[in-house]
Amino acid sequence: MVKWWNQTAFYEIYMPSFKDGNGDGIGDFAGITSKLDYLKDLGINGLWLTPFYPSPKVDNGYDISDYYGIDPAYGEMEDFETFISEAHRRNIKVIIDLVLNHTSSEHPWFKESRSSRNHPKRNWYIWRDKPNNWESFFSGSSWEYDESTDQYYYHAFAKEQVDLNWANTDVKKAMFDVMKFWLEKGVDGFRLDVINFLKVNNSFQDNPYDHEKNEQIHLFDKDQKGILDVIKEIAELVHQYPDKFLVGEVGSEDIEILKRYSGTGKMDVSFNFNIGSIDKFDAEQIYSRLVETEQAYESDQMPTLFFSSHDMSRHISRFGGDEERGKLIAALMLTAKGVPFIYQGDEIGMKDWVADDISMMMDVQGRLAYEEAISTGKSKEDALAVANERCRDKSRTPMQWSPASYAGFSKVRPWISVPDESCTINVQNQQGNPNSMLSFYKRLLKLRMEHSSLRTGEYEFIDYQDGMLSFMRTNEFESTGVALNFSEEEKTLNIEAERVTLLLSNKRKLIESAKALAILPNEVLILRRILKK
Ligand code: TEU
Ligand code: CA
Repeated sequence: MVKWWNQTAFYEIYMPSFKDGNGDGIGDFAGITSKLDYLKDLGINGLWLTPFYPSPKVDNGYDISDYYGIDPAYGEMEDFETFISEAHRRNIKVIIDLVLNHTSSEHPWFKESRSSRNHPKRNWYIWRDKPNNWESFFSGSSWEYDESTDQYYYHAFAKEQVDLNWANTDVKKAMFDVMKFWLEKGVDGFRLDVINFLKVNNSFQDNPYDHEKNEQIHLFDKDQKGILDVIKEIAELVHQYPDKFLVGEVGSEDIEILKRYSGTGKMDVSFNFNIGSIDKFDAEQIYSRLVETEQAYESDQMPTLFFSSHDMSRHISRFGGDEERGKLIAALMLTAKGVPFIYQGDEIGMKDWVADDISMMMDVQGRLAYEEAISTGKSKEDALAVANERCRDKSRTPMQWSPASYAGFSKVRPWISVPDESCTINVQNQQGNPNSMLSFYKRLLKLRMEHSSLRTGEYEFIDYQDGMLSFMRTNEFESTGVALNFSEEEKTLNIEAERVTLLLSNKRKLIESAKALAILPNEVLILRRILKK
């Protein structure tokens, strides 16, 4: 039986930036619910929501202070429930982001833990007399000194995101209760944040240093022994509820690491950063990552396909800002083997935004990088450049709904800057235009729905030649061929099938010859193979 999530195209909603429903400049549940018809019409059938729980929002919700509530900025529990039932009414599944690795430093558990060395919750977090050399993934040491109890606590990210001690079974129990609570609320699964971080090496040995790359090697603070046992228990708990889906965020581009975490009794899938983080518009590289994944994965493992998220530069910008390239990536994401995750705004070709002043920068990672650069003596200008490299605001600007002020996202000035391009790049402008990015996404999503080979087909072949990526996906019912010309030149596509029909292209409406085709620069061709009777 094919699982529902294997038939689903997901869409990531970055909570504060999708749609403001109550006019305070911050996205919210009322706003998202009001756009469900848009999402349905786009053709997606799954949503991933970034964290919406009460939070001081040092890291926009990845610092949770109450696992059982809704942050007032996003609405009330009732708004969440309405959203879930309205999504389900439209056959849209919803998975929610859950941060098991760390809590906010404002969480009552941490407040209790830091209150005294003897508090029963002391051991819920990781306390040590002396720091080791482990570095935070954001900036500086991952150990913060707590004066009142004269010890250091561990934080892999910001100091306001305190790592829980998963070696403590009370922590595990508390988090399992959290998962049950949301499953019983009717969510369809979880996206588990930095799931490979839950265990650290209990020797607390110093991490080695990579002198060539000039950075620490995170040998002892992630991917540690015992992590798969915890994941197994999480999967067991979640799968006691029928039809739930688990996505693990394992922030690695190493296929050997990624592949450890998904499959039977583990996460259902993990994010394939080996494909998604590619920073060149290079068909050969994409080809080799697709093949490497295909070869590494077992039959119970399925890749995921995404090229943008709230943590990275948008792929259109990464790949040079050209809309045609955006269409090639869209076609790849929705026809290659894997569960697709479209990031909000991908479907209209939104681009990166860059802060030209530190006062405009909202992201904690960017701001910390700025402070670090200043403290090492860099000029303000250079520090800003360094910070912009790391700053994730680039892809977090408001969804561009219309040319109206604030991109139609809100009636008042939003919490984060709105790119000037929103005047031209927006949903309203693209909606009626058959050649727009939005229309292209809709056609692709519809095609994916109509052709099961694009969802469940295995690769009959996958090939790269001279700037052109092509593959054929086949299941028991049909074969669909995809050719993507990543080059700026016309190429020849030789077709070995008896007969083909054109399903979709960004450049043409019909096929003249069926043996050898001239495929245009940046053309997408999706063909159906017709076999002789
Ligand atoms: O991201 C994790 C993250 O930032 C990774 O890139 C990480 O640095 C990598 O795994 C190291 O190998 C998640 C969220 O998506 C992000 O928004 C949060 O800021 C972060 O966790 C902390 O919760
Ligand atoms: Ca709002």
